[in-house]
Order: sequence, then C-alpha cells, then structure tokens
Amino acid sequence: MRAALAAAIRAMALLAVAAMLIGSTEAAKKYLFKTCAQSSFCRRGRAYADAAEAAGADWHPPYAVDPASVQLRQGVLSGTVVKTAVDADGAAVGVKLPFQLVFLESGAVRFLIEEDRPKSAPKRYDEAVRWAISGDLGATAAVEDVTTAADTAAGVRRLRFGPGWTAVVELATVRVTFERDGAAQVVLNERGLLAVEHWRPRGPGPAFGGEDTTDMWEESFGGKQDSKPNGPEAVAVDVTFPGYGHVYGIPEHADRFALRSTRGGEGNHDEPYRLYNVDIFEYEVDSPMAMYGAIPFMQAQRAGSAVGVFWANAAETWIDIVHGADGTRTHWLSEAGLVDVFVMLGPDATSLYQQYGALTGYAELPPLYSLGYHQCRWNYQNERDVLEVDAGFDRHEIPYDVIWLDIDYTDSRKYFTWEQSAFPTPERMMAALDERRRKLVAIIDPHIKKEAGYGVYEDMTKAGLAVATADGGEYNGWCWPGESAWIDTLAPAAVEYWKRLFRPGAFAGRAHNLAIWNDMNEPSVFDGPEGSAPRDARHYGGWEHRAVHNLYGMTFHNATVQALNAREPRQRPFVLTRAFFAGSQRVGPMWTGDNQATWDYLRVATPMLLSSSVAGYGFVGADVGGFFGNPEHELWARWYQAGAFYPFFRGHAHIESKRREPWLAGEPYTGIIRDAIRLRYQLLPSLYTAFHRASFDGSPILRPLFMLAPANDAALAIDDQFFFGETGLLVKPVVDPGVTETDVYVPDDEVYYGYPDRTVYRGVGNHRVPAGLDTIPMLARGGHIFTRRDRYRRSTALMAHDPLTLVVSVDAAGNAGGALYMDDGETHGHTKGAYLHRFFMFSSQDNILRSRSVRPSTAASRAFDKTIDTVRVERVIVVGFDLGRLKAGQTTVETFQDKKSWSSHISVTPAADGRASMIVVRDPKVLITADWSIEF
Ligand code: NBV
Repeated sequence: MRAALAAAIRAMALLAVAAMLIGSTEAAKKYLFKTCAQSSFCRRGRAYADAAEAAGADWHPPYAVDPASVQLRQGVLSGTVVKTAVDADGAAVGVKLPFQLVFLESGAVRFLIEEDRPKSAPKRYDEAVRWAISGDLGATAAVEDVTTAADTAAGVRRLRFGPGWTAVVELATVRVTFERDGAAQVVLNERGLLAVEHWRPRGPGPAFGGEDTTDMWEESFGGKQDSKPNGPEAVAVDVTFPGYGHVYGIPEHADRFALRSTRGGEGNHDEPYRLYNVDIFEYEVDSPMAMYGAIPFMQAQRAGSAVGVFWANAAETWIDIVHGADGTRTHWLSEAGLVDVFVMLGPDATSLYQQYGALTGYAELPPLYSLGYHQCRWNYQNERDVLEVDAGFDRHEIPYDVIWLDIDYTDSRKYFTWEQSAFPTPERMMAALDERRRKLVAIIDPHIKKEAGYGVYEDMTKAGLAVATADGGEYNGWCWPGESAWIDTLAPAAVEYWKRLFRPGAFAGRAHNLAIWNDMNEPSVFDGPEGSAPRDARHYGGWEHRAVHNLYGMTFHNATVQALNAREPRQRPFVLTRAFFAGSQRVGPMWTGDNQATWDYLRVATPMLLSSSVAGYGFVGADVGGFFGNPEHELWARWYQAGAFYPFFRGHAHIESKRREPWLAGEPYTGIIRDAIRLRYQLLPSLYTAFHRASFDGSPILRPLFMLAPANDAALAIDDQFFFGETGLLVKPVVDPGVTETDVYVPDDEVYYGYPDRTVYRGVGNHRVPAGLDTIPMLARGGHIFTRRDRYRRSTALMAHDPLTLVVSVDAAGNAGGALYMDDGETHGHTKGAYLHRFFMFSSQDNILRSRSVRPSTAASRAFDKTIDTVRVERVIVVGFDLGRLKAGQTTVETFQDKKSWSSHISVTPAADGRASMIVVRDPKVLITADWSIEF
C-alpha cells in the first residue's frame, strides 16, 4: 500500500517535470546543472591551477619523466611519468604513468598518458578513441631525433617530424612544446597543471598530501547520490597557444564563435566551458553551460596561422580559457578516462580540418533530399494532417522534401508502434508522399517504455541489452513514455537487435522513403541527475556511464544508421541526432536543440553552427522559427532567410506553439519565406558540391571569414557572417528587427559584388548594404564560379534533369574558378565512380571560360553521365568582366564542344551606378557532362 502510494507520488512529481518541459517559458533552470565548484574534480582542478598561479616560479608539481625509461622507436617516444604521492600512512609512493608521444602519419601528434594500476583495481576507461577515431593511429617512421648534447644535458628530447615541425620534450617538467620553424605553437603542460588522480584504496579520511578529499568517494547533487566506486580518477592538463589571440570550437555552447576567457572580467565568463551532454531545455544564450553534445576539439587562430588540439575523452569535461597579451592559455579537466591529447599544427585552417578529419573521420555524402527543406512540428496529428501539409506546399508553390513526425505518432510513446487511430495506414501515407518523391522522418528515442507486453522492452530486458545500474540490475528512469529502460548501444548485441527492429516489414512496412530522428540521446532522463543517467550506471564491458557519458548518444545514433543501412542497403541513410561527440560527423547530422522564437536565438545560431563546423561537424542546423514560443512575423521570415544557408534546414515548433507552415504567415511574409526556400533549392548544386568537398577533406559548409581571409586579424572575432560553401557568397543573416540596411564586413582586398544586384564593394572594412525585409545581405566574392538550378520544382528529386546556370564573379585580376559535383544523390554508386566532377575556369589571359572533368573516366562514371546527358547549361552569368575586352558591338560568344563550335547570343549590361558589368550568355547549348569552352 505504502509502496503504491510512493509510486503514485513519484509519478505525479514526474508528470510535473514533464509538464514543466512542455509548458515552461522561463530561462534554463541553471540550478539543475552543476557549476565547476559543484563538480568535485573540477573544483579540485581549479584549486590546483590557482595554487600553481599563486606559487609562480615556486610551483613544483609532483610529475616527472623517468629519464631512464625514455625510448624512441618507430615514430613513438615512450617512457614513464612518475607521480610522487604520499600514501595514507604518510609514505612516499611513485605512481607509474606510462606515456607515449605518437607521431601519426596524418601529421597529428598524440600525447597519451596511462596509469599502471594494481591488477585488482578497476581499469581506467581507455576506449574513447575506439569510438571517436576512425583514422589510422599507427605511427609514422619519419621522425628524426635531433636531440643535441646540450639538450641531453638539460634533460630535453627534440624530435623533428612533418614539414619542419619539432616536438621538444622536457623530461623533468613533462612539458611538450610543438614548434613550427622554431617558433612554439602549442605547449602541453606549460603551467604544470598535468594531473592524474591515481587509483588508491578507499580509506578513511584525508589521505593524500594536502589534497581536498571531500567528495572523492561519493558526491551528491540535487539530492542524487553518485556512488563513485572507483574513487577519484580525474585527469587534466594545460594547453598554451603562444601568440594566438583566438580559440574556437569545443561545441556545444550557446555562445560566441571566438571563445571567451572563463576566469572572470568584463564580458568574460566566470565558469569554464563545460562539455557534458545534457537535455538543457530552454538553454540560455551567451553561456558556457553544457548542452546536448560535446566535441573536445579546439582550434587556435592568429593572422596567418591555425593549430588545434583534440582531447579524446568522453567523460564530463571542463575547459578554462584565459586570453593574455602573449597568447591563450587553456586548462582541460575530465572526470575519468585518460590524458589523450592530439596536437595538430595546421598551418592553416583547411589543413587543420584535414588533420582532424584524418583522425575522427569525414561526413559521408548525405542523400541529396536531406539538403532540401524539412517541415517538422511536434506533432503532425494524423495521416490527413501530414498529407494536407504536404499538399499545402504544392498549393503555395514552396519546394520541400521531408515531413517529420514527433513522438506522438506512436502508441503511448512506444517506439516502433503507431497510434492506430491517427496513423492506421502509415505505408499508404508514405506511398502518397513518395509520389512527389518526398520522405518521412519518424522520431525514435533511446528510452524504451517498461511495459509488460511491449515486445521491444521484453526482448531488450530478456537479452540484457539495457543500460545497467551500479549493482548490475536494469537501470530504470522516467522519460516520455513513463518508466523506461535505455538501450545500451555500446553493446554489439544491442546494435544487432536494433537493426532487427528496422527490418523491412518490422517498422513502417517496407517503405523506402523513411528516415529517422534520434532525440533525447544525451541520454535525457527526467528523474536522473542533471536530467541524465547516473554516472555510476554500467554499460557493456562493465564501463561506468561516467566514462562514456559524452559518447553514448553517438553510439545510439550510430546504431540507428546501421539499422537503416541494413534495411535499405542501396540508399544513403539519414538520421538526425541531438546528442553528439567527436566522430558523430561520420554518422549523420545534428541540430542545436530547443531554441526559442526570439531574436537572441536567431542571433546565436550562427556562431553555434560555426563552432561545430570548425570542429568537423558541418551538417548542422538550428530549428528555424524557434522551437519554443511563437515568432513575430518579421522574425519568422528572417529566420527562413538565415536557415536557407544552414547546412541542415528544418522548420520546427513546440507542441504548444501555433501552427507554423509557411503559408500561415500571410503576405508579405509567406512570399519572403517562399523566396528563401527557393533560394536554397536554387543553390543546391553548389551546396551539394560543398558537401562533397567536406566528405573528403572536412572543409566546413559554413566557413568562418578566416578561411578566406587568413591574414586579417580583425576578421577573427566576426561571427555574424560566413562564407557559404565554395560559392564565395559572403552571407550576413539579419538577426534584428526593423533593419533596412546593415554593415557587411569585407575581410580582404578582393572585389565583392552585391548578390544579386552587383553593387561593387571593395576594401577591407564595413560596407553599408541594403537589408530590407525582402533582402538577404549577400556579397559574391570575386574569383568564384558557382552553379544554380533556377526552376521551381516540388522536391530535389524532381530537379535532377534541370538545366544549370553558372555564376562567374571575376576577381580583381579578371579570373575566376569553381567546381561542380553531381551524382545520383541517393545510392552509394558514387563510391564506385558514378559521379561527375568538373572544374570551371575563367581566365583573363584569353577570355575563355572552360569546363573540364577532374574525374577519372570509368565505366561507372560514363554510365552515370548517360543518366544526365540531357542536362545542359542554360545560362552563364559573368559579373565584373572588363567590357573593354569585348569587340565593339559584340553580340555573340563562340562556344566549343566536341570539336564543334557555334555562336551564342549574349546580353551585355555595362557597369553603371556603382554596379559591375554583367554578361549573360543565354542557352550556350553546352552539356554539363562535356568538356567545353566559351570564348568571350
Ligand atoms: O519530442 C519532443 C521534443 C522535440 O520536438 C524537440 O525537437 C526535442 O529537442 N523533444 C525535444 C522532447 C521535449 C522537449 C520539451
């Protein structure tokens, strides 16, 4: 009786939590999440840093490399760091910490410190790299020992690697300095903050020389107890970037792109940036608080140089940053796992993204439809609703590709079921969508309702595939369906089971236009500590949740992708995730979670997307329109104008928000939204080309200004503008109400043309540009050629044979170049050569625009060409060409293709009123599959 009452009270309390999640409009409940001081290892780590700071030159940390242990073998410098500690009886003990400095083929250097623990002690978690890293961790042999006699006398090892790079290891201080051409770029442990909380038997009271032992063996937060059976096992190190004034990355935070100092002061944070995947509903902007995902990769940038570090640790992590006159100092602390740092020396941003991608992988090419517009809402009510929305897009002539179903399509939030009365014939509904080549995304979360008779729960529990409690039972907590268990996708058997659930016929019939959305995979647990799973819960392999927390979401996302791959092997999968880790870019896109329908959230979306873009995660988006609340109409329209450039472009709204289908905005807003979505579709060939580039070198889709203007210091902090893929389009979304004009910062001395009005902007600095409600401030940088498809179609698939337009914006010297990548957009045929890849070059030397294939010609490529051999270039637009180079009265240009030539008509608009000239070649009758030249 008592138990039943307690359960009822608990259920009511949880319903209140759920109601809060559904209905609240207040700011994030900060107190629900730890501060550094409330996380005992962070508190200890910061105190350690403070002590070092106070001691200055008298700081003598207890770590040193044993010189006799050091050896260099096949690209690996190894040895033992010895930590001198005092045991419970006051005796000195030397804790052995084997280290390796591994010089990787990709140019990155890995600094790994493990711990020699007694056999009886629990193992430190050492599998974060297994999940995060897809590249080769083998060493390169091309390391040269350039240690001099003087170095040896001073206890220094000096190793040369890569293109003139050096690593200098100081044994007595365990300091490693990475130099380029003799100048230090990255220093590990410069401040002596290296710390490894070594294993010790649980014992009474203050045991180790002066350490603060409170909360070492258990701690509690918000009334939730963490049993910490392994005791303290945090790791930390400081990383200094000498001469670098700016650092970026370490998503996910709702903050500026250029990260702030975190030790107080005007405009700075007081708290470190935190990485701990949490369901931070109604997050605050301008905050270092943890969010849904975590990528511990940081880029440092100064004029002309980029370097980076990747901290391969999936436990809770805090990062302190202090910018000084001589560079940036950072301090990385994680609750468990290893010191495992990868240093990358760039020397520029593009090389850095390649180095990081060589480690953690590149995003595979997504299906083309997923770059179209997605329409989501919590919830589309029933089949009729779905099909009416679908038809609404056609009625209003707005292209779109995907409609989404949120949690309420299920029967009582039991995933893999359908609410029968609302969705009696899902397959029929999907077939109707398929007629217009559209897709359906259904949400599937990792919490599985604990209910007798629910097959998924019963199978999972019988096979022991759920996350376990500290003592080995099944872990249960509360989420949308009520009491639930969580699938443990670290376990191979759980992944196999997950695949079975998606088999054709098992879910959504045999529909092949199905894609999936993974939400709540931080994991979000209503009654768990900080709204997540307890740190002492257990995963496959016996690992504590604490150590794998930040990568759990990626394993779930990964399992879903594997399941879709097994269901429809021909097709590229699409699975959106909310939680992520380093490596998630390989799996599928993410979005920035539950933002609000206010200008602040529109504003912060750009720096947030840039932050993940530079951390290897380019396929990202923010909910267009704002999830919570109702956007005023102007904001609604402006958000679509910004969203048209988000790599992942989805409108979404909360269950209590008013309906948000674009036509409900009314004129002029619907027209503006339509134009923005159509612009997106127009730019799809270019966007897809950028995704192709990202898939082999990690170049972001949204590019920070420093990528094209690396020498300009003043551009480093700008985060309300970006370049769009390879197009050279510099975009500044309007994020304030009432704007009619705005300043666009031109970051380099190239010529820029207003797009599409051709106003010439030249000179580094701000330029005033028109920005009325129907205008997206955009400048086309001289020197680029990009492609468009200008016809309105209902979905991406229906554009496959449309002709292309080439936009050539010549640079100050009269030249331009660009690329186009195409394939079938659906299958894996491109991996076997079925694609088209061309470069376009416009040369002022001979006034010729050339199209050249840069793809090997194979049977597969030729077969692909056949499928698009009717696709022609219908228009070439050349902006900024010096018309003096045309013949007087010239009305045609000569076109050459396949040893034939013909003339095509041009229309010429001279430069006037501050606008550049324009030549339009109409229907030059050239094919996209052919090599051709057009002579002006
Ligand atoms: O599944 C409901 C929502 C979803 O619409 C949203 O996009 C997710 O971020 N989900 C969170 C759960 C509850 C939010 C209050």
